[in-house]
Amino acid sequence: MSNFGPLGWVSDREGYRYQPHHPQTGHAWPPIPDLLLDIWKATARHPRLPDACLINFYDADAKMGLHQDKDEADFSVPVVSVSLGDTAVFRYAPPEGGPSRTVKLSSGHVCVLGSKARLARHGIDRILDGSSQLLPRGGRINLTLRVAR
Ligand code: MD6
Ligand code: FE
Repeated sequence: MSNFGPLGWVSDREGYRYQPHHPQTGHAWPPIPDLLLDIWKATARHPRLPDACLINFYDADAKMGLHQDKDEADFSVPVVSVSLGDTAVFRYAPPEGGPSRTVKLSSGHVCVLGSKARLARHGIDRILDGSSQLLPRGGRINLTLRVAR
């Protein structure tokens, strides 16, 4: 787990939060690459630019439980993610609860949670090991772009 941008998502024994520095090194996170900002501009359809990009690595056994992205200040701004490497089974359900569905997120797929889907419940059921040759040692990287503040 790492970050790009003025704010990074950090989780440690003190809890979780957005903060401008790496919790161990104290260094600022690197800037969000222009390529990712271009993807945001092409898909988010929102005038603001992201101030946070979470980088998550998944090995073949990793999962992510159902959650809502609720730690940002303004839910009228979408959250955009880019998937790279092995395909993930992404589960999503309406914000108010109800039946869930799955969709496969493959390498290069962009997922936008905005408007009525902004607070959708979502998570990763599983990673399809070996489904991509992009990362030399396998696994999946998800880059999630947000306006945190
Ligand atoms: C993942 N994604 O794809 C987990 N959140 O690994 C998320 O939690 C997520 O893909 C908000 C918007 C898009 C996402
Ligand atoms: Fe999320």
